Amino acid sequence: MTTIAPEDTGQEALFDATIAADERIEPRDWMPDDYRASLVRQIAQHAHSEIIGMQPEANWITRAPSLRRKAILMAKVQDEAGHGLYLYSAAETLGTGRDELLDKLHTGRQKYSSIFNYPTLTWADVGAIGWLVDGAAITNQVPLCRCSYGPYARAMVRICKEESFHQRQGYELLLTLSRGTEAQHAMAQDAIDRWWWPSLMMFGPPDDESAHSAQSMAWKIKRHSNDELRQRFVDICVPQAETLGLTLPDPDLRWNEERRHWDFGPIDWTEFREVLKGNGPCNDERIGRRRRAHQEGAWVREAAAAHAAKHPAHTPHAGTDQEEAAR
Ligand code: BYC
Repeated sequence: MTTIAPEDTGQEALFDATIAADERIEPRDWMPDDYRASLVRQIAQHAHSEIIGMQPEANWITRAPSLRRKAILMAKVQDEAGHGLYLYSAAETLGTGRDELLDKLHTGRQKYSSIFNYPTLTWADVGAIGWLVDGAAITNQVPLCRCSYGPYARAMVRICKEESFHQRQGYELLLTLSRGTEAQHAMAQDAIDRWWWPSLMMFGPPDDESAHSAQSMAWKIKRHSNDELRQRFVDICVPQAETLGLTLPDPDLRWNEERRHWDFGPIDWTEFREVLKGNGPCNDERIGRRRRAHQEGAWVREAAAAHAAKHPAHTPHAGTDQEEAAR
């Protein structure tokens, strides 16, 4: 992408003024190369997380305990595919195509959220993912609705509405199990025991080790630091766990009257770093399945391209994705 030297045009001052005024940067506006690159990095990681995130839950679609639960789970997994599409479209408005981003995912050059490298061992994991993983996602993503980059912010508004349904279905599922038989209650508790700490890791490394936070906050891509959002999430979960009748697996959880927040125990950052390096319990399985799905879908992409070549009048004109995401 060619960038006109900002000093020739006063564009940089305009960019800075737009950020300072809390207004939106739009696709055709001048922006610093690093701002563009950081957005592509974050949006791509987010989009990849959505489509890889379909796998752990899809594992349970065929074994959902009732038609109602199956229909809910199918809708949720479909929503996640949709979220991936909104986000890849938002990245396209920055000049980076979906093929390039998927290639980077498949070759390990871009990340997806650490959380999706853990297995879904029981039906209660579907509830734990909804309550904790989607709950963490909402806590992180609601402030992104005010991100300085317009297409990303607007995609997040729609995503957050859907995430809120995802979170509630998980909560309701866990509540049902928790109030069910002793074995169902134990299954719900076991799921919370396994998903709690990885959910806290979703917010990223502690602030003093977060490479991008300071710059992203200065650009108003991020509105809060990783630790601020993690604390907000813990504060929300503690009373919810009580209502659920389930225990969070942290002996150090204590209300701190002075801070007016819940104190919590140390996070195992070694585990986080290992998962990011590819050594989590399911890294190979997740990326292997994603690569296979992409290869097996090659004929669909070829057929769509062939159809588009035969019927140019029906082909969406260039820039449609940009305009869609910019709306
Ligand atoms: N996992 O400087 P930092 C979902 C990376 S989808 C893996 O703090 P930043 C859902 C980080 O990328 C959930 N990597 O980074 C879907 C960076 O590496 P690079 C995904 C992580 O960007 C389906 C390095 O560590 N949500 O909710 O300022 C079903 C240093 O970190 C993680 C989003 O993506 C992690 N947990 O802050 C259900 C939201 N944490 O890029 C649910 C948008 C950090 O230099 N993203 N890293 O190679 C964000 O808000 C921010 O990117 C983060 C990290 C808070 C995640």
